Amino acid sequence: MANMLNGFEGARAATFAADVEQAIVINFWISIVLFISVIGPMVYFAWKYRENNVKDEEISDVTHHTTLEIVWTVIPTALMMVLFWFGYTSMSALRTMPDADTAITVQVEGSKWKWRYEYPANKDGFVHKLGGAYTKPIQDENGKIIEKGTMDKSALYVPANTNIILEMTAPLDDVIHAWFVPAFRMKEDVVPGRITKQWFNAEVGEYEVECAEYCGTDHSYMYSRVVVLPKAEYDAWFESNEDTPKGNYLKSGDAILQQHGCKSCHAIGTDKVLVGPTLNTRVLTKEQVLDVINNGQDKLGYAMGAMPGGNDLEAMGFDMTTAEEVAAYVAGGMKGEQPASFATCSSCHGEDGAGLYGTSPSLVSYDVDLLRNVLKNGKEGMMGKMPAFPYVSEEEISAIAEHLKK
Ligand code: HEC
Ligand code: HEC
Ligand SMILES: [Cu+2]
Repeated sequence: MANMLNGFEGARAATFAADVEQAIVINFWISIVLFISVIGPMVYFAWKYRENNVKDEEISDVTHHTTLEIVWTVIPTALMMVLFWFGYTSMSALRTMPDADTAITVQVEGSKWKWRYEYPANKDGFVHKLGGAYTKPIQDENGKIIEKGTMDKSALYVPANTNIILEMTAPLDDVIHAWFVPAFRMKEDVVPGRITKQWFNAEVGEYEVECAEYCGTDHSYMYSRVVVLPKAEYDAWFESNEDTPKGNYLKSGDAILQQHGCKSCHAIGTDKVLVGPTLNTRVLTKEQVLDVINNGQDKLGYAMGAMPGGNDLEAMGFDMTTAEEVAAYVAGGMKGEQPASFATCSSCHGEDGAGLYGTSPSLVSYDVDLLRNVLKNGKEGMMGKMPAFPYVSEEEISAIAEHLKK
């Protein structure tokens, strides 16, 4: 939350999302090229032919230059055609509704300031009606969020890899809203007294919905979510007359990593290093460990506090001449013979490096404590900057840790 593009980083969760994104990227780069090729020469000529740099007798009356005119007509036209093509194809994918017989059609109503969803009747003739307002976060007097807001009440449940058609409207006495799912790269206006349509076909996961049309006081709290369930789970719920699907659908660690965009920076299951480290088994590089040994570290917020470095570590009896050896040992996943001087490290990180009851970090695994501290405080280190994710819940952290253990 708190971020209008939440879900934009990682997930391209709808079938057309990659196309839309490609159109945006192409649009961006062509705009840059056109901008530079117009503004660049303009600034250059303005400077070159400034008043006190040109004598009157040098001024000639140029009427035209055929080659130049052809070049500056043909090239921009071609670029514009490219832009048009990618815009047109991705837009027509969004605007061509799938066959209504095989799709599921859900009615969506946006009003100040909530979303409601109404399904077709199931076998028993029961009609699921879902939705409601977002529960706002609670802040203390300093504006610090002490309880996060939830969208628990407002969710649109749909099956995965199935065409979903939304028929959307707003009450006659309301205003215009827009149903926006960043992870789908998709947005559609919701207009009083008129039906607008939108469709999508998405992967399993949970995705944030936001109102993208300024609609008054609580516009920025007009949140909802789309929960895409495996088909069988969706069907079971739909035919039941239960309000919401039971069980911990989607709470798989993998889905959570996907949902929060972790996977755009961290590879899992391969050794490829993206922006941050892979989240397979914990691998600190030798340089990282040496850096911490030499300079200490105080950024993760463990109960034990700061890790002493350099002289402070020496004062605890650590032999600094063995720093390289110890760093190599830790970086190698603590395999093989343990250097004697690791004893100093053990006093805080434990004999096996797994941390002492959560009061100091594990050097060997992504356990719940490490995840919690990194997500809460973020971590800026030698690899780069890991943003803080204060909203990831305790339940989600456990699911991630469980998933990473495998
Ligand atoms: C006095 C207790 C103490 C001792 C001794 C100690 N550490 Fe630490 N270590 C910590 C704490 C606490 C942290 C977490 C620091 C933070 O909040 O950033 C830490 C962090 C680290 C980190 C960074 C972990 C991360 O995820 O960023 C590494 C690597 C590390 N220690 C290695 C060692 C090694 C190797 C030794 C022995 C040379 C050692 N530590 C000795 C308490 C200690
Ligand atoms: C914008 C990119 C980015 C995103 C998104 C991101 N991370 Fe990170 N993450 C990083 C970087 C960079 C580091 C390395 C920081 C450093 O230099 O120590 C890191 C470090 C970490 C670490 C500590 C690794 C270690 O060995 O010290 C964990 C755990 C982690 N990320 C988990 C997550 C999870 C879970 C998510 C999703 C909720 C996530 N990250 C999202 C960039 C990202
Ligand atoms: Cu709105």
